Amino acid sequence: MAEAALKAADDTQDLTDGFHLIIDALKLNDIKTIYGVPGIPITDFGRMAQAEGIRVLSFRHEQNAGYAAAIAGFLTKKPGVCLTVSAPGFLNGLTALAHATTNCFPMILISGSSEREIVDLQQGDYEEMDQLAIAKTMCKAAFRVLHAADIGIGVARAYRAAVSGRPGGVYLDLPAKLFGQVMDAAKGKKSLVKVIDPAPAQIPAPAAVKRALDVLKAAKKPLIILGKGAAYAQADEAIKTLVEKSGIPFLPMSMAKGLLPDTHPQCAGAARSTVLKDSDVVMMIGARLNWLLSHGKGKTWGDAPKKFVQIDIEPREMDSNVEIAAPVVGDIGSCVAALIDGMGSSWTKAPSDWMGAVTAKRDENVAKMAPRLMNNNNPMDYHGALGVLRTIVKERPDAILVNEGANTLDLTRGVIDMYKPRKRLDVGTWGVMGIGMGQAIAAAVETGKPVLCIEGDSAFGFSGMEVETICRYNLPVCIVIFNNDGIYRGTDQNKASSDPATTVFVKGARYDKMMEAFGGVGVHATTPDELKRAVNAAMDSGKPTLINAAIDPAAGSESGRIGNLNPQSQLKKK
Ligand code: ADP
Ligand code: TPW
Ligand code: MG
Repeated sequence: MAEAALKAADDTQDLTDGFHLIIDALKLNDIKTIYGVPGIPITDFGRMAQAEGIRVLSFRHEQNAGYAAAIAGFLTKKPGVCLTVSAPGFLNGLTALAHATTNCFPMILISGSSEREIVDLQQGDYEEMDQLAIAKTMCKAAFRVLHAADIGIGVARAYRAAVSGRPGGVYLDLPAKLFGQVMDAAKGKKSLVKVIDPAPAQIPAPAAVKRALDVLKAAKKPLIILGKGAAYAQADEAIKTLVEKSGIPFLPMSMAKGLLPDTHPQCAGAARSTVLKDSDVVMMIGARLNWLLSHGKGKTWGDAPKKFVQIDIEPREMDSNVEIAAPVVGDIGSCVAALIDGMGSSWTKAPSDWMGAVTAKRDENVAKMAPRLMNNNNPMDYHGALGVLRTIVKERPDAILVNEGANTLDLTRGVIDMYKPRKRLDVGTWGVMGIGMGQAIAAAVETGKPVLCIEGDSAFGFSGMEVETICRYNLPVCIVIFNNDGIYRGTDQNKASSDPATTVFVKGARYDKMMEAFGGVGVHATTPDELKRAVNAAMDSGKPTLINAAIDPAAGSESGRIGNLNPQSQLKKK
């Protein structure tokens, strides 16, 4: 049919097709990068997009391309785009789409799909699958485009759905036939849509702002919790002003670290349990009262009665776990600006004895930790290794830190201070292993800054093949693997058979050799000193580097800091 249309076309009539319309629609909306894996039916699309000036990064597995797109969305406030083939490629990308949705990151998963007529009659097409139906349950919105003339609208809907309101993942289904569909070029051009004001400001109601200020004013021990929604909002200056003007201690959630420096005098990061327990009013800014905050109740929060103020763009987030005394619904930039405005020039800062108590606790905890970070133990432990990495991050505050693992995650988060917004990327709301290499690649591509990954050996394994991608694009990524021979610890024993225990890996594995296989730099480090030298060299040279940091297999604890979430069998052990 496409050929017939081409033949029938008058020589003077300019034509376009699905391939070009999709590319033009993405470019019109300022999409500069696509993360994906090629194959039928999107191989030529990738080539053409590259030829038309879009940066198309080919990965070794769609899940990693998807994690790259998801974090690109977080870093840029624009949807990150992941491109996959049908059925298996689509499913590989779907985990990342669900992850993006759960974390409120804007992302569009574009997958090619098989012929509708055959799929719907279940006649066994090449990679047959009803992708749209499956995707719907795992993302914010899902669309399919059947006609070339609808591509402009389809892309616009996907874009707007991803970034407006609470951001999230969107699925866009593009059947193979669509790519070749031909139409008049002028009509095609007219059909494209540039999304105007994709994430409109959402101004909070004045009454809600006043209610929040009244609650804050009455507080004796107030606390501000900053979440990754606050980092995403890019309202950095306004948030700093609010925090400093209020004099309230703040606690950053993992990916909000650095929004204000962890060394800020009001930072309560190192006094976490104290501020959660003792505070009387808690203002959440772009953070949810989910499992990461013990649902706002129980032991973590102590007996002191609490009142919550919550700033969030999603009205349904309010009262999701506990009563919110003062919900402020709107975008964080507008809400924080309204609060600052409402505080006026005569606002009284939070009681200084409260800030003083928080500071004392913080200083005590920091002092307790200090000697552990300077240890030179052999074999190296987490603290010894993190002690040197902490200094390196301090000296290079523009570098982006990617972090995953269990002990490797919890200890890095606690030890390494962050100094600038959106510099710490990690496992997010699900605590998912495997985000590392995708995040590292997208961080390097989107920001042009050097990237330091601190990876558990298990965590790294989920996306390790992408070291080839890092070498192929010659990205300034330095991967440090905390290699303790396993998941949590490398010391587990299976007494029932000659099989190894379920949580251990090959002892003394040399992950550095993987990097060398693709032309990158590999280093085996056994002391904090060796580690320091290797990381500094990598950060200076910008060369893809993997450092295998040998960590004492006995150093970690089961499930890191969340061992309490493991269910326990009530049956007596035999
Ligand atoms: P954390 O894990 O850091 O605690 P969460 O992912 O749980 O953070 O929470 C982020 C919250 O931020 C979500 O409830 C989301 O709706 C909200 N959010 C995201 N972007 C904005 C924005 N621009 N304005 C207001 N709220 C936002
Ligand atoms: C997609 C479960 C949580 S943490 C972890 C696993 C497998 C690995 C911990 O070992 P690692 O770190 O990385 O070596 P360390 O320092 O403690 O030894 N599958 C997915 N996500 C999760 N969270 C898991 C499994 C898990
Ligand atoms: Mg490990």
